[in-house]
Amino acid sequence: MKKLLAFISAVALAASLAACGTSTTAQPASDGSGVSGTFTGEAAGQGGEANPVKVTLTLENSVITGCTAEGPGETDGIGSKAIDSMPGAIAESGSIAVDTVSGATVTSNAILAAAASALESAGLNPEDYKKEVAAAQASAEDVTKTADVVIVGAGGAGMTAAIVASDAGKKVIIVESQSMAGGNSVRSTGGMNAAKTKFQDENEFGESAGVEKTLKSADSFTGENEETVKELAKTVTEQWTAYQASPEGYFDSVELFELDTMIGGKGLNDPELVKTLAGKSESAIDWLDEIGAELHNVAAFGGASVKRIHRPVNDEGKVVSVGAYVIPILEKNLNDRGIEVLYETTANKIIMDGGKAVGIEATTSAGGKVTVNAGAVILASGGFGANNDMVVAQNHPELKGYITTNAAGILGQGIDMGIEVGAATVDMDQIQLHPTVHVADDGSANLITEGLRGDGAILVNAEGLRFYDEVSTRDKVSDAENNQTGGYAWLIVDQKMLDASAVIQGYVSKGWTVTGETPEDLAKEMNMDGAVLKETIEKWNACVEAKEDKEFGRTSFAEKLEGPFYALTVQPGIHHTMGGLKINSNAEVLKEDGSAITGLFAAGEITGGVHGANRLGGNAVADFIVYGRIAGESAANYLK
Ligand code: MEZ
Repeated sequence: MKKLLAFISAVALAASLAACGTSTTAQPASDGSGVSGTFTGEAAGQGGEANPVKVTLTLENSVITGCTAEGPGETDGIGSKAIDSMPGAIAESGSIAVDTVSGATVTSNAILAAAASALESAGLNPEDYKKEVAAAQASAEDVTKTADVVIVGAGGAGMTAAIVASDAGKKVIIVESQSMAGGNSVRSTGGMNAAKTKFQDENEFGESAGVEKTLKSADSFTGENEETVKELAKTVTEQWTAYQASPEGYFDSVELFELDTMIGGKGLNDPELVKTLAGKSESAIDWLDEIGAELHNVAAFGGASVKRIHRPVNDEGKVVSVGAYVIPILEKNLNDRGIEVLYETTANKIIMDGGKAVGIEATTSAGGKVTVNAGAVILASGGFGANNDMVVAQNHPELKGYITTNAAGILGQGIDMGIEVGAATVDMDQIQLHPTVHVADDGSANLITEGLRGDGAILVNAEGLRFYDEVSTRDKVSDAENNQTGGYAWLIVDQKMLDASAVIQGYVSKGWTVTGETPEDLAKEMNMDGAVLKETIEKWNACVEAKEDKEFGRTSFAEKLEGPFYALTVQPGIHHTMGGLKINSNAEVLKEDGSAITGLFAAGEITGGVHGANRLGGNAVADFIVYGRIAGESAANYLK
């Protein structure tokens, strides 16, 4: 995987190239006869071998004096950070042993491999260019700063809260443990759930079976918050009857969104938090529009009765990943407002004074102490999905060493900080497995968006058979998958789906898929019986035609699958931690007795109660935008 072909991109080699093949050094030749020119190397990053990272080095007398990189296949908002920052560090230091960008390891390593390749193509020995470079970024000095609002975490919730608080006239400082913004949010592929939006109305309604199925589930629902579920179902039944009598626009309602979220969460959710999530989802879509993020494409996702997930599309109209799209826009909005973000600065303590949160203490990666004194504190540092010890400690020994889709910094530090000042926690043992995580050849665990299933993909087991309703909730699909041979499945899409989605094209160009013109060709690549796979695809296409899946009860069909086909292996991985700090619908952090901790707010995956026992796809982005806005507003109002 590492290094691909290297080539000389331009410019003449100096006379010394006659020495090609002998070892040279990074020292300028004293007689000036070292290598000069520009040299390009390539290496596979996130874009795979089809779309490699290219690094061009400028050498003067065998010394690196310039460096540029291109990575069209790297993930926006993650790998692109390494493409933006590492060439400058290489050019400045003359070394290819510069720091990699945490969270963007694959791209960072590709840049270093491509730079080494460029040196080799110049006839130089990369080993001679690996002098250590002092870690520059974070300060080792102790500093004290002052703000109206200090926010812990520059993920989706933290940045949203910062923008809103800043627009309310407050001075905001964010501390972020990683070297870049985005947290788990930038990894979010699918989209954002919202009900009754202008974008839904642009779709033709064809999801009657989904609504009927949900109302039936509500009928037989028992357990926590049963009364709320029945009440919501009663309201939705009335709305549904009225819509059927006079259909206008696309059918959805705030209550149906609540009902889906409560049923998906097995009733463990806090109904008030769910009501706020659903009720403020439409205005959140409009707010995103106002700050430059349009989520125009609406699709069906697991556990949603109707098309409700809102996704961005690129200039060619192809669906792109929501996190990679929204996070850079939030960052731009921070920059436009001059909001300060202290990167590589890990918060470890909330400063309390007379029962009020009045700031935080943090440590920089260089060991300096940072104190931010503030009028209010917002915790938005995410959950704990990347902290396997913490996951296992929530009574989940079976998840020891499990793969995760989480960013490296999602370690649960903010939850511990809240607990230290008296915050209550809720549902900490509710850990979500996402059923479609692809383990690549390099061992990385990669989220394969649920959107593929919503758009028509099927899952088959190692024997080539469908085994479950692919668009059911994640807990159920993950369980079903764990019960198949080898605990994995194949996800199958077709050419039309590939043509419509830049996301799927990315999976193909990364080399994660196998392909075949016919089911039999595909089956050969998947190492299974061609006749069985052919029958499975034919049976599925008959379900699509009849809009009925008698065997597994799937209610969203999209279009028939037709060759050429593409397939990739998937398995369950830790994706979301539903539990966290207890909040109310003003995003105030609560104590065990239900009273609020004065001046302390929280939003996003650090909180518990919104998603209950199982989060629906598209509800994480809804959560961080809706509650990020509320936290920003509440903190600003508190300081009035
Ligand atoms: O909300 C999510 O986690 C989500 C939509 C993920 C995905 O499958 O794309």
